[in-house]
Amino acid sequence: MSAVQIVPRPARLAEGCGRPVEIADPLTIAADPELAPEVRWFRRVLEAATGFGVELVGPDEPVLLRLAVGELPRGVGGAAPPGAYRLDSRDGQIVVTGDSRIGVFYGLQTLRQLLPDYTLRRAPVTPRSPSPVVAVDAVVIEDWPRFEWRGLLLDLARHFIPKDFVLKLVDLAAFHKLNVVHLHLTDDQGWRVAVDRYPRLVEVGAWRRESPVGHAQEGRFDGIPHGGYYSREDLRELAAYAAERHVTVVPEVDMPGHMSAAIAAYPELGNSGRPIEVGTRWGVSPHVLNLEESTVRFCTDVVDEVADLFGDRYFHVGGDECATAEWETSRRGRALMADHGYTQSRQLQSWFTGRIAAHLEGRGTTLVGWEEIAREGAPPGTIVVPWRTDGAAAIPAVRSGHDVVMAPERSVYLDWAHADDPAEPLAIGGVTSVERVYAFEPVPAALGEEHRHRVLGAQCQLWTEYVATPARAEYQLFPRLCAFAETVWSPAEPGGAARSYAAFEPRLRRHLGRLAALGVDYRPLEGPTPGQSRRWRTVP
Ligand code: TNX
Repeated sequence: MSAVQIVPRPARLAEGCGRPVEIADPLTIAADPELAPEVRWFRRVLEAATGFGVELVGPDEPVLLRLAVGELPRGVGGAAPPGAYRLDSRDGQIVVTGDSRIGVFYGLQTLRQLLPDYTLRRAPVTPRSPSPVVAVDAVVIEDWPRFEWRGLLLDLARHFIPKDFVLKLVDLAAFHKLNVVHLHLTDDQGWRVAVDRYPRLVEVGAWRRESPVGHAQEGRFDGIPHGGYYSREDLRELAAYAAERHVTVVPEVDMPGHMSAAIAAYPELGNSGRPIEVGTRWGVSPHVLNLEESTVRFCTDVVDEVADLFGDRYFHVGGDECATAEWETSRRGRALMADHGYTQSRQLQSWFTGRIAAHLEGRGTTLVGWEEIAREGAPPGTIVVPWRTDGAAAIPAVRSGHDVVMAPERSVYLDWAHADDPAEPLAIGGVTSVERVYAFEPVPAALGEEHRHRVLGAQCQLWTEYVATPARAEYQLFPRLCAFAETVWSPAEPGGAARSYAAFEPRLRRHLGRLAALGVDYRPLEGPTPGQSRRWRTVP
């Protein structure tokens, strides 16, 4: 087995081409001025944990680590999305050249994996011992991303996740070269983002009376209130933290279904006008937003405030699992159907999505939505996220001119159990092993060559109905997220052959040591350790 085991697998790796590089304390760095943010980040992660000092030197002085944005050899990156780099480590010097700041950042992430595991620790080592001389293998790596959208969805609504833990997950996503963190901020069971114009959204909507115990169908409840929300400052901090790691945050406010928390706060948004409570059960609620102009206005107000926190690139409007029965019996729903000549009530969802899309277009923001937004035709220029079963909804969406981000539940729903085994904790149902995640191919086989560029990438999802604590979140995510990262970053196997899990597994085992050093309570490949289940219940 080669000495250099990187996850996700780099496009090209050549070993034994020189002498290893010895890193002494302090580590000297020379970098282009535009790379100051990357240097600052690298210095922080390295110094925090290791006791290594980092010293910046001028371009003409002898230096151990040289960072630059520049021309890459032909064939490195090419037409790939931004993020290509070349890491040349041999004979006393490490040179990282990126296609851009992003490429240099990923080169540094790879370098972190070439260093001993203890250098990955997040907490300082006390007392500081003099750092040993560390050798980095002689290696030349040329690497670039396969897809431009390499995502992780965090459901912050079903269970509130403390901000610091969200930041840790952003770090872990970036460590695995993911570049999108999709925040599912609102749902029936909780509204997690403070909106100045509508204070009751968090005053009322962020709290539920109780939560299910056991499986949702059992109908048992714990009687314990649950809730929490992020202030605008929290989310600004999160956005800046993500940007520093070249991660785009895609906020989601799910509409017009999955809106019970908002309707509980403002009953006039609902169809009955009667108060309802913030959801306490998992599953699909019959209560959805009404279609009044004032409600469309509410939605665009909320979108504006939330989008302002994160920048204007993408806004996810959810759109999944929207029950339409309430519209069928409402005066406004019936009038809209008559006016537009609709024959199906679900065409009203297209009408609604069209209104929000027009608003977002005015801001220069791209609307993203779950596959349901495309059932009756999605507005042009919007991104569709297929999620049911194997993602078959991608085919009609792409053929009608949409870009897609693949999120098929059978492959990349990391809330599903790791194994069909009684040792596994209670989960939503469904099993997705690490092997199955590894075998995931983002481009559906049924898609013709001319349509493949429409697949922007994929994302894995952590829904949190059954995930109440950070330790449990880490258990669900890892090491499956490592396998997922390889499906969106690493080149497809030659000739379209399936990825070989047998070849991945030794590399993954080596990588588990890094996860441990990073303080990740991952699931061992053999199953949970005897003490692990105690930590799943610990609420910080
Ligand atoms: C379906 S995926 C949902 C979520 C649930 C998830 C549980 C999607 C767009 N909707 O609301 O949390 O299944 O696996």
